[in-house]
Amino acid sequence: MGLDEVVITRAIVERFFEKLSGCLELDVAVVGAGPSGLVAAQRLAHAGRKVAVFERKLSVGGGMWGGGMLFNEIVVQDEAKRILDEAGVRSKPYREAGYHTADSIEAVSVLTSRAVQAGAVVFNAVTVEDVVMRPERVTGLVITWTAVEMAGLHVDPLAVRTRFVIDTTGHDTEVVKVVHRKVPGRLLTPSGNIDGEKSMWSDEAEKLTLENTREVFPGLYVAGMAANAVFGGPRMGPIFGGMLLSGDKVAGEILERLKA
Ligand code: 48F
Repeated sequence: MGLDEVVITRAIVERFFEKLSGCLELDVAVVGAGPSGLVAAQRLAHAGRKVAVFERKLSVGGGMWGGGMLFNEIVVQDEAKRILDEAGVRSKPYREAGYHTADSIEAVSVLTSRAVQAGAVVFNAVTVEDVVMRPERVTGLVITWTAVEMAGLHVDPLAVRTRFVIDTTGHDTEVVKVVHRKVPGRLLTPSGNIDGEKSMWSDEAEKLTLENTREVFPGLYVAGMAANAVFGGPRMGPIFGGMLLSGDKVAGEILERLKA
């Protein structure tokens, strides 16, 4: 069979635009393809919801690839091991009871493929730069190519409509920051503002991540490290159970809301 460059090009262009135009109206838009976003996307898509994940970088996985300080092993606690098991990520018990380790490359790649195979569509190299609001609720996302952002090009972005947004952008909690700039003092946090991440305290941080996984403005949920950054919890360091459990929890809460 002779290969034709234009057929190859047309195949890429057509298939990509089918994906994109199929995702302009979503049940849930996940911002950030780190561990919490990937787990949330998988569970929502598995339940039959229309989900897209927008990830600024070319690679998905966020901070998980590097384990801790580039040592590519992750640690999870007992409570979160079921999420690795359900996804099919192999883990090993550590000699101290209650801790398990997994290869971070396997963890990212398996969690990603589970999410995509469940039906979540991942748009990599796409940055969420703003939200759509009507007027007291987040109803969409404003997106652009990361390359446009990096080059500082003066180009208008595009928009998608969605019933719920999950900010899983990690330490920078970028979507919540955008909303906060527009309606200062009106977040559903004790202060109404972003309370900011505190210093490392793994045990407390992991518990608080789950507690802080919730709706932070109508239509906008926060999960993963972003949850602690918004609600003033400590950082947890290189333990990933809280991220997985947070992604699972936010998906469960949104599935309940979507039923209503
Ligand atoms: O930081 P990240 O892995 O988020 P997470 O799921 O997990 C945190 C852990 O990796 C680690 C930790 C636990 O030990 O604290 O840091 O909370 O992934 C966040 C992803 O969001 C992307 C970013 O590139 C990363 O892959 N991201 C950030 N801002 C945007 C974005 C944006 N505006 N638009 C699209 N993607």
